[in-house]
Amino acid sequence: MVMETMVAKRALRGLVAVGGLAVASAAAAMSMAGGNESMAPRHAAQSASISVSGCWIRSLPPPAPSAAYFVVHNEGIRNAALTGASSPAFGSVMLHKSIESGGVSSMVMEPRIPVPAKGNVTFKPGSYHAMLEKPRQKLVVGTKLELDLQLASGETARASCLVRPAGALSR
Ligand SMILES: [Cu+2]
Repeated sequence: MVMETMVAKRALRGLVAVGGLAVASAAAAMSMAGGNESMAPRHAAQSASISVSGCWIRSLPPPAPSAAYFVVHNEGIRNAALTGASSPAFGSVMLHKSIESGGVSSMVMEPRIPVPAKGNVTFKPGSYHAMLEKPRQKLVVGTKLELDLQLASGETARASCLVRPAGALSR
């Protein structure tokens, strides 16, 4: 019984020593992967043909939602579509369109916004916008926040958005 335990212990010690090396190299690999991850947190490739320009945010004090406006350019020869958006600065980002009907303005979710080949789509007050909710930080006028647009292709297009005051109508 005692002998068995000692053999088992020795075997276990051997395993731990080997396992220790394995754990150390796995940890090194993980920390390298972690470094990459912080640069591209959403694991999606940047689109080569879709770009975003002139992004600005009309900041409103919470709980009122802020909104982002920008122009999406498709330099490619294929039609593309926006399917969503995210930002490290907000817990919730949704693609919306403001509509006016019978003098009443409201907004609807836009699950898929086409961006035609060699064409543009403009997000602006009274039309398409990215609705920004659950801010994770205080919005400071004059600073820039990152916004990632998700494409139907699985790629993303990144925008850098200038924070503007509540009364701003354009960038
Ligand atoms: Cu909205």
